[in-house]
Amino acid sequence: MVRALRPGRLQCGRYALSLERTLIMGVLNVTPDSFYDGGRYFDAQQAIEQAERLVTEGADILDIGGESSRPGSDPVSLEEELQRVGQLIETLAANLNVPISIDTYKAETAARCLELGATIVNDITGLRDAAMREVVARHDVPVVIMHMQGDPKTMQQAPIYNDVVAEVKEFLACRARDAVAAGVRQVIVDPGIGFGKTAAHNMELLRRLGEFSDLPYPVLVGVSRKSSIGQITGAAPEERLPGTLAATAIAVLNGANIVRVHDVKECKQAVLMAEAIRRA
Ligand code: HH2
Repeated sequence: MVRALRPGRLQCGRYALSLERTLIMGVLNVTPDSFYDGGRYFDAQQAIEQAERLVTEGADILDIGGESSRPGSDPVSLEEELQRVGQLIETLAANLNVPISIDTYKAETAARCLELGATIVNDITGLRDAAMREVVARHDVPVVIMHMQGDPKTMQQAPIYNDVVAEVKEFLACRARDAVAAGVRQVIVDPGIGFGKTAAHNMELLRRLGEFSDLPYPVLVGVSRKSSIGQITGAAPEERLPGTLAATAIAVLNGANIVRVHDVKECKQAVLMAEAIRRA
């Protein structure tokens, strides 16, 4: 069976995470403008308290971001990004008992955060940059390779695919091959819900997520409170928890190994139910 090729665990520095069950990646954005938690954790003390809360609620990984990638957002400088996340990552890595992931596409940011204690890189640009591949290989940490059509500034203007699942899968397989050729040993793939896709594309990716299980890599899905939930339900980001729970449960039923969520406590229950049903 192709599934048997997948690794049974992720080695994130001193942490070994078993992939026998679905892992929960809690989101913490230290930005003024993220689409849901922007501005909430810009203050260092609030960020630390939220990180502790996410871990207490059951997060297996914390994903720290210092630049919003919401549709239409502008990039921030390396200095600004590091100023937002550097000290926080150092503090969390030293004081919490879960691996810290750095959500960045900048090789310099990733390198610095790995030195400060992060042990996973989450790259929304799919490891396109050779310098980023080199950083990940040198530190021998797991990396999330995510699919995006275009860039955050323009990606939602007119996304087009003939077969969204086949094209996203092909992109991820290619990027993963390049990463492995550069010496990266632990790849996680992510279809990139909401990144250069219409709501219909996102729904098709979630419905056909099982097709990604052909790839010999764990699959991560992030749908938490995203605008495609708003497009279907009419709900604002603050009101999208029920839609998030439904979509997250379906992602798990369809084979997601890791879910990236803002609401760890609530999603944990949805994940447990979906897993139990998948195994029944
Ligand atoms: N989604 C967001 C950011 N990073 N990384 C991965 N691997 N997969 C995702 O789906 C993903 C991601 C966007 O969500 P959020 O971080 O909450 O918002 P913002 O980009 O506005 O900070």
